[in-house]
Amino acid sequence: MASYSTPPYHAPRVPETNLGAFWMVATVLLGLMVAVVGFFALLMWADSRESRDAAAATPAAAETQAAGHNTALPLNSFAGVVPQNATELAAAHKATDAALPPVPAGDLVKVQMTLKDMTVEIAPGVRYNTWAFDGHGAPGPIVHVREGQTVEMTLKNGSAIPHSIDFHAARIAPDVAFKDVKPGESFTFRFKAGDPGVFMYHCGTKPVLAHIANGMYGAIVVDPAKPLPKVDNEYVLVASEWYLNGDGITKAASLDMAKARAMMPDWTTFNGYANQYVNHPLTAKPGETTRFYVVAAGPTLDTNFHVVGGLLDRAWVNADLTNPPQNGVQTVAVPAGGAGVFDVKLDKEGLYPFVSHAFAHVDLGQVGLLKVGNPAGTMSH
Ligand SMILES: [Cu+2]
Repeated sequence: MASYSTPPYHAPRVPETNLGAFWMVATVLLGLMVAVVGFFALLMWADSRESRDAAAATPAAAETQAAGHNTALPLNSFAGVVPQNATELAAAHKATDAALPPVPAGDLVKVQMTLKDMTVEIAPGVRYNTWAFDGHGAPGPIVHVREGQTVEMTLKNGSAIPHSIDFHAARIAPDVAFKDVKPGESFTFRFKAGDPGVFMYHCGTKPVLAHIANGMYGAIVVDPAKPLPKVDNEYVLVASEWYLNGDGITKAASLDMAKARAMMPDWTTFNGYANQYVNHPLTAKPGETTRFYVVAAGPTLDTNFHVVGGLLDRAWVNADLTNPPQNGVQTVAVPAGGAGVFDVKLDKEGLYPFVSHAFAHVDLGQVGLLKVGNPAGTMSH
């Protein structure tokens, strides 16, 4: 049987006569050590403070620092920051037309978009420097075709840097069709809209996070060859989030890439502008069925579509229009880069909010109203 000896450790042997002198020397040495360590700690602290101050001294240096330490916290939030006259500005804002445009006739649908850098409002009095599709700000124009039609897409780059367009509706080699188009150049490609549904399109140029966050996204609706049940109203909602490097009030904001990476939006919107359909509701008459085509553009966050006071009577989850819809559903998750189609029949007059039921989104502006009839206290426009 193996035996284990005690560990070879012994306290230092000190002759008893020298014990007092030993402790005196040890105490002095220990004191010296503490002083030296303290001194170096002080030097290191001063040094780090100096370099931080120098880095923050110029915007460019601050940016470099941010790029180097882009996950550093805290990040500044501008959520909900609006000027004092926000109520009047919101009332005066012209809401993005959410109505689904008609399908063009013929087998070939020609779509032309000219990319343009432009400053747009994303909330009352809050301006943002977008990279926009077709002078629309964000989202880009709604494309509406029928299954079997061919889309001929011409992208003209009137912007300052290369961009591209990636259609989720297309089965195509992306290195060919979705390639970067240089500033001043134009590129045309075709694809057959062979799959019915609602699809996102977006700029696919790297870093894609930045290009989508700057507003480069939109929706294409492909009607099935065998039409969906007829409805009374059809609206397209593109959900997205905005990440601001300033409040956008005195000076237009640009992208804060660190916040985009951290998924910390300042605003979330339907069709690019916070709460716009609260002030300018979408409309329906009592007893009518309204169809919502919802795309979650992200760049990163999902949308959990829900109509307060109603149910999604028909829900084509993931915008799969080749199968029957689900019925009487309360909330459907629309993933970033995905879509859904939802029919809602509302019999009673009233104001019905449509929201992302992930309620931080509502707080940040991703909410609107469907005004059914002319409920008391609302204007008739
Ligand atoms: Cu782009």
